[in-house]
Amino acid sequence: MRSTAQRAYEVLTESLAARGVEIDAVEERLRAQRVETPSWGYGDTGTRFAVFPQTGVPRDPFEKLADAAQVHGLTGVCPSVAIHIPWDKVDDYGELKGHAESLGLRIGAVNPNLFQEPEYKLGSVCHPDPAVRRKATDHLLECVQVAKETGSDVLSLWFADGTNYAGQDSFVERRNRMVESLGEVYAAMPSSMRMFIEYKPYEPSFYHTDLADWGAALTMGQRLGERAQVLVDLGHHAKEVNIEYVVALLLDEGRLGGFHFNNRKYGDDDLIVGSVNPFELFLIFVELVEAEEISDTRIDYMIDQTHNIEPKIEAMILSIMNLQEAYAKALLIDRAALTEARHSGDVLGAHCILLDAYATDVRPLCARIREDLGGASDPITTFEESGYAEKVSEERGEGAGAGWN
Ligand code: PSV
Ligand code: MN
Repeated sequence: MRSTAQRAYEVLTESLAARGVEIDAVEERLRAQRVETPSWGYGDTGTRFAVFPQTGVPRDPFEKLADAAQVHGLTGVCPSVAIHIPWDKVDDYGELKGHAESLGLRIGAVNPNLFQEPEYKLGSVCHPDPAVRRKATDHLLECVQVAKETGSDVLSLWFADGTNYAGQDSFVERRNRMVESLGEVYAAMPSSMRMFIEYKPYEPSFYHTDLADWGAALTMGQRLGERAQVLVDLGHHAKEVNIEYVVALLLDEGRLGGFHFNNRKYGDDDLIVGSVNPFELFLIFVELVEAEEISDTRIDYMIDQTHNIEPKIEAMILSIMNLQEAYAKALLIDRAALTEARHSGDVLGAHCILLDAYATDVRPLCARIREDLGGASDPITTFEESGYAEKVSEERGEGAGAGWN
């Protein structure tokens, strides 16, 4: 007897074939999708009001990797894990690399942390005091070394630098201090390494931020060199910004390095990607698919989320499923018809081609892809039935915070 999942897959693929979709090509691209998960998404996090501890959360970076391996095992698309230094500081990075490999993983982007030490009250690489800038630059250089030792080829930078009051410091002087520091770091990177520059309009600074938007990040990258690229975090925009347009523009400039996926209702909420605005996520993938068709530029797809009240491994799995579905829907767009509608000025025809793809229930297809990759058709249920959460709760007890407290 055919299973329900099998029947759903057959019904979907038959209807897609009738629409002229080349299903084998779509499946091949879905199998090639990769998403990096963040080590800090597995630990206890919270808001500035409280951290709610969960039992069984990892106590160290090795245990974070073990949880990440669960997500990869069940989805088949998450073989790399981003680390944050010093949250994931260990004595022997070769050992961490080896541990990742033993779990079928590798270390992804290395994220320096220049926002939690008392010296950074007025900034890090933009600080008015050269001694503080030296300390910040040294930490960035240390992270280049961590990347080398862990086999990573991405240094992913976000700065909390900014000011709280008009007149507090000079915008231009601060920018030039950053250029000087990052220039030194860029020169220390091996030629295979890329630097991602992440922007954010506010928080923790409330008057101005030194890298407030994509333009500031892009022009900083242009000052440094072609391996300095922009990182788009979906939570780091003013509310009405058209993120898919920003993505298209950076793609066209050849400077889109990667993403920090998450979703927000208000500010930088770090909720599960696709949970608030799945249509926006789909539209971002529409641009990415279009770009994939004209060039094979590498883009790193990473999640940057903190799971404060929801179970963390299930939250990560659901995030991956949402990303698989958004990509699958974007792959279903009838590109030839879209081009024709655009060129002939058929405004609503073009729009409806997008809506047709978005309205397709691609879940049976994504379930099949996960199975093809050795994962699970229904990964959340499979995880919940596996007994892993109970096992680690027993072993780890209360765990430890991911670095916030
Ligand atoms: C800052 O809000 C940010 O998006 C940066 O990527 C940090 O590295 C990360 O969050 C920490 O959660
Ligand atoms: Mn981020």
